[in-house]
Amino acid sequence: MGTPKIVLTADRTLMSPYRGLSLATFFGCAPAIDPHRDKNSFWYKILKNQVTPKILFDFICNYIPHTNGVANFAPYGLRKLEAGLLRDGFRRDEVVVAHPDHIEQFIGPETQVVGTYEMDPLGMGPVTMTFTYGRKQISYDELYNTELHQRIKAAKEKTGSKAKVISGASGTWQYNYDPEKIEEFGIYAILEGELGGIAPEIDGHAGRFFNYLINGDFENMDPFRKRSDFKVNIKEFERNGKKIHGRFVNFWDRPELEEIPDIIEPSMHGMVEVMRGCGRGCKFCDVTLRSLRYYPPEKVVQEIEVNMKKGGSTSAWIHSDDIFVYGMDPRTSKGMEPNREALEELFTAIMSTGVEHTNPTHGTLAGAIADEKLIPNISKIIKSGPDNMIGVQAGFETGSLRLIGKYADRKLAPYSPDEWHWVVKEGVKTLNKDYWIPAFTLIMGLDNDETPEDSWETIRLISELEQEQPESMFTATALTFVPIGLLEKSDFFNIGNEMTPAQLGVLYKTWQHNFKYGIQKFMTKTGAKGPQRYFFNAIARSLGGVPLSAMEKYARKKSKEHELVIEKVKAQYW
Ligand code: B12
Ligand code: SF4
Repeated sequence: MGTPKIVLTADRTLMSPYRGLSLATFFGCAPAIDPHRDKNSFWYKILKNQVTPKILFDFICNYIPHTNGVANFAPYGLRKLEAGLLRDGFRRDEVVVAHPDHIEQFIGPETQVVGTYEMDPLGMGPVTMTFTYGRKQISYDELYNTELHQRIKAAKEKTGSKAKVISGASGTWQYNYDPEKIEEFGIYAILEGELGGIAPEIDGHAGRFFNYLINGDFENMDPFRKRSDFKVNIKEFERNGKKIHGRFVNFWDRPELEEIPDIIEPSMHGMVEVMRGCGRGCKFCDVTLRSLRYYPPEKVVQEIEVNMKKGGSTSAWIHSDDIFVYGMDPRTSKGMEPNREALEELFTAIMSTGVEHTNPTHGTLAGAIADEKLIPNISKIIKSGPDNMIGVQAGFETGSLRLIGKYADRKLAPYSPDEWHWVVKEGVKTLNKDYWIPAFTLIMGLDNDETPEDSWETIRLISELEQEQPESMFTATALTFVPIGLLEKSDFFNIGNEMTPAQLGVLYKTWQHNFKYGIQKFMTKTGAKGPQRYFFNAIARSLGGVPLSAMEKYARKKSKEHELVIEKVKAQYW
């Protein structure tokens, strides 16, 4: 039997259950290699260039299982693509979703396309840029994406395969910043959106896109094509006096629900979509560029059943960019009032599948408190409780009323920017009361427009939460600003060189919160049950102090002002 026509895959960091520890899913953003480490240093003697020890990373980032090299689980977007190809006429034996550690098995002379799902291929996402000091170190995301491409390239060379390698999904914009990788990896084309970084939705045209690829239509396609078609853009970059070319295929579409196929094989983490887009319009976010559509509960149930029957899932991650927008008609809900009935119906349908646990991936604080019956009612349906905590990611972004009003005013609707501190405090109280734990993300250096006073407002707000609500449960992760969404023309915030003393204070305060406060108060109660939970907490307890000491050391080296900020955070805001 020959090799399949189309091979789809993703690197190890996106093909791991992370031993069931939901916060560990971001571990790929951790630094792997420090190419500049001083050879005489203590750490070089112990770890050479490794930053997060590889043995630890590989243990936590365990591979998903496979069946004869075929991945048993895959990122949801890749599952959508697979389903689209099968709907559009490709046969099952022509399309495979390969396990990254068995990729060679599927690449041969008959292979026409190898498609890779890439969320952070060069380690330039916000979390990664924070942990690698703005890519001064190499992250595991980049390391394993590089390894995957090298293996694909070697397999092609070995078998004489002429397969075209195509990179897809939300992280492909990163190749614009490091185009040398396009040649190094041997990438034939990169699928890119026309509006900001977020990937184009290919659901309605999966077959057409792959047929164009196979037939060589992207070799010299009319750049003035009709609006609804794909556009080929051969970009020229100059690096170190050398010209580099990359084939970018631009596309934008808003498929109707009927054009979005249901997944037919299990997704990672039992994740299924319930909506596309968000509608709140934060300027620093590109998800909001996808227009709003809601899946009817039956479609959601259909996909959860695939995960349960074929993947043995007992829980469902409900992907929503803001769950509290589900079912809302933005034309009539000017204040973004949640549609409680629609949400109750949705979660009742989800629980009717028999899953033991479900949690929405993202939700806004304003949405959570806009209707006082909302969280209590959903919680009853999904049976949240001390043994069934509901983790949800929420944007805290900043404590600065000026910045939140300027960049994310609709995130607060129906409230106004001057009520932001109240919204945050009330939001935490409301969620915690029903055993929901928000995992907050903050943006450092937002649009390079953050003043020291803005940063202090953030530090004060976190500290007030700790003081006023001493039993509150939340995590806070400060991320550096990355120019995506409506701010894609802005510059990256360079944490390595541009961090002000007050911004260091924000970083310090968030780590202090997570590792000194969070672990003691609630982290042992969340995540997967069983011994791994205790193992992970033990690691977090022992390693948690490392970044705090590193920041203190950094402050001592940097300036007296930096040092004073840390002292002030410790003395006044802890
Ligand atoms: C689930 C998720 C995760 C999970 C992934 C779990 C998994 N293994 O699948 C976890 C928590 C691990 C994660 C981590 C990260 N994530 Co994430 N994640 C998402 C989220 C919420 C949903 C992704 C999804 O399934 N979307 C729905 C599907 C249908 O859309 P899609 O993936 O784009 O797929 C479509 C197309 O892209 C296309 N397609 C998909 N694959 C392929 C392949 C080929 C070859 C082709 C041609 C087309 C194609 O077809 C699909 C159907 O149209 C998105 C937000 C969002 N709304 O997308 C953020 C998002 C993708 N993540 C993001 C980022 C930055 C990260 C991190 C770097 C952390 C961070 N915030 O800094 C890490 C990187 C992880 C890594 N190892 O690379 C950003 C990307 C922003 C950008 N433009 O770069 C997003 C958009 C969130 C945001 N607004 O910040 N993430
Ligand atoms: S609420 Fe979240 S998903 Fe929606 S636009 Fe703002 S940042 Fe993006």
